[in-house]
Amino acid sequence: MLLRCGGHSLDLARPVVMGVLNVTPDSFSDGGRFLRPREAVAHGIAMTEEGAGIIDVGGASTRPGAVDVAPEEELRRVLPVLEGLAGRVDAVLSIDTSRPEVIRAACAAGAGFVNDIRALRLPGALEAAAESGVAVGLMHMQGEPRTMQLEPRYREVVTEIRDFLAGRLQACASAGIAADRVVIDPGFGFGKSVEHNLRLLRELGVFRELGRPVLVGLSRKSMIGRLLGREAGERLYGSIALAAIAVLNGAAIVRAHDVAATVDAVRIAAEVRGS
Ligand code: 9MG
Repeated sequence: MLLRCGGHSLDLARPVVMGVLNVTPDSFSDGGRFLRPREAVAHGIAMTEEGAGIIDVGGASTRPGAVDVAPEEELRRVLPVLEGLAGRVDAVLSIDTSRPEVIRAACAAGAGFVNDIRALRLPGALEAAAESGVAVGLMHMQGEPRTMQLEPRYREVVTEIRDFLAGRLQACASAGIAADRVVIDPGFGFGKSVEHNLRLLRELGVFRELGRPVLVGLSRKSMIGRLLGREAGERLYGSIALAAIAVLNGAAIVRAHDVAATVDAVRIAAEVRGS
């Protein structure tokens, strides 16, 4: 399946790794490491050399408990990095944002994918993404990052999230975003308990019934800490296990911090899956 990302087409016949490039002082496992544009660009180039097909640049932390940053600050963080990577890497550049003004500026600076944890629900976001012509990632989140992990509740977690994503696909279609520009994401860890996350991972195949590629982000997440008793810096092996299981269960894009290890794991999982 080809994903239309503005000027690029991304082939998802084999799973693709989306490398995480947080340009933030406070992201939960790599906050502050790539605040300077030169270091961030070098890390983006290194991740493409390790096999990332997408580089996801974020200037506002989305970890549980994160507080908002001003849009001007978000733009100040991400634009030099996108400009520094555009034309220098083959990977599709992604902007991790919910704000329409950031979507517009990031796409003008070379982004071909909008990764939105709010699934384009902020006023003006659908229109900004539609006009940009780029691909969009629609993620489910219950609540907001500041409070989402306090007491997540669902009547039926898989069905509720599937229905939410079906509604957002419909909203995209109505806004003029063609289906071949859209991927969906159940949003592991965004307003979900460990049991919710495990259930979603087991039943990931349900989301493929919506007819769009499935993106997952499991890398270094707190469920690994809860299951294994590991701090954020000790979650590589748990992350790799989850990435492989997600691909076996149908994931097309895996968002990851540790690109080289994840690329190997998803290649093996894809061979076993038979894609
Ligand atoms: C920005 N971000 C953090 N975790 C994520 C996840 O699981 N999916 C997507 N699409 N984005 C994420």
